[in-house]
Amino acid sequence: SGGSGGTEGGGSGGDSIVMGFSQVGAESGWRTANTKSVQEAAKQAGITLRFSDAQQKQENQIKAIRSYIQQKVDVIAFSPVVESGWDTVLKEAKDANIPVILTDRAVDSADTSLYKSFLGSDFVEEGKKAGQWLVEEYKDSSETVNIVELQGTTGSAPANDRKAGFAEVIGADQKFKIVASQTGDFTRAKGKEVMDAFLKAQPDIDVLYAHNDDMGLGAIEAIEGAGKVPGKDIKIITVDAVKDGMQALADGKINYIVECSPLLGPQLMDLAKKVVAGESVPARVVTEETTFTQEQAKEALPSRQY
Ligand code: GYE
Repeated sequence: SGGSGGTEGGGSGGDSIVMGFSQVGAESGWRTANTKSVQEAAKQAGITLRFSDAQQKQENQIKAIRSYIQQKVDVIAFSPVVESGWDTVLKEAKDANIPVILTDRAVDSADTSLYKSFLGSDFVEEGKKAGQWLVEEYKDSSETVNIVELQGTTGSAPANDRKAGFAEVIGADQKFKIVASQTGDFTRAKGKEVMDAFLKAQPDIDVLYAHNDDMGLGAIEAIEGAGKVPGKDIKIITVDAVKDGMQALADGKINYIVECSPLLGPQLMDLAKKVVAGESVPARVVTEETTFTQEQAKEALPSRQY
């Protein structure tokens, strides 16, 4: 009920844990891999999963969470599309004694007792890694470096933090100039559309920093369409390291990828079991991640899981 349109999977026993999971959407390759990881891990752990896809809309997530509260699930997990505006619904879950685990993205609620744990990446760190590569790449040049930025979904933790981390690192050198920065909603289609507009408005783009692979892949189409060579005429840095991104990196069309792992399912199920059993869990669980150059992508591709 509640219009969440979920699929039921996993365990079926009367005493198995029931988890309500509200997913952001299906906007990117990362998200698809994340959904698969959560569904498979639930099955493996014998947890009954009620899953709903919010299509990148906060109101849909709030509806889904309210419906999980009504259904009296044992635990609610969700990946908040944006950071703000969750206090009321989280308070409702708390009042109903249903523990909440934040997955992948953070909320900005001042009251951290509204959730038990936050499992996911350090997005500021990812932005910093992207900036560090750029600083190194241009260390021998004193000319201006014109950068365009494709931001993730407006108001989302990864968009806010990847922007901030990157800006902090490149801000130490005046030669780096962000000449345009706009959201591409983490999708390929929007990445292409916004990059098309950037190319028309900006005569001299040296670097594209895209907050995820999908937007970078859309932008590559726009760059090629404009008769330029991605990876050469315009250097490209992205975040995620999904297969299509890694392939483009290995092919020389992307120059550097900062990894962000979507495989959060198994850790989420472990946390859920502990929380439901009343055990204490760490307030923050940070995912381990690396970075890839073009050479490293060639090596890593064959064994890539997503
Ligand atoms: O980087 C992007 C996805 O929240 C970390 O969301 C996630 C981001 C990921 O759409 O591809």
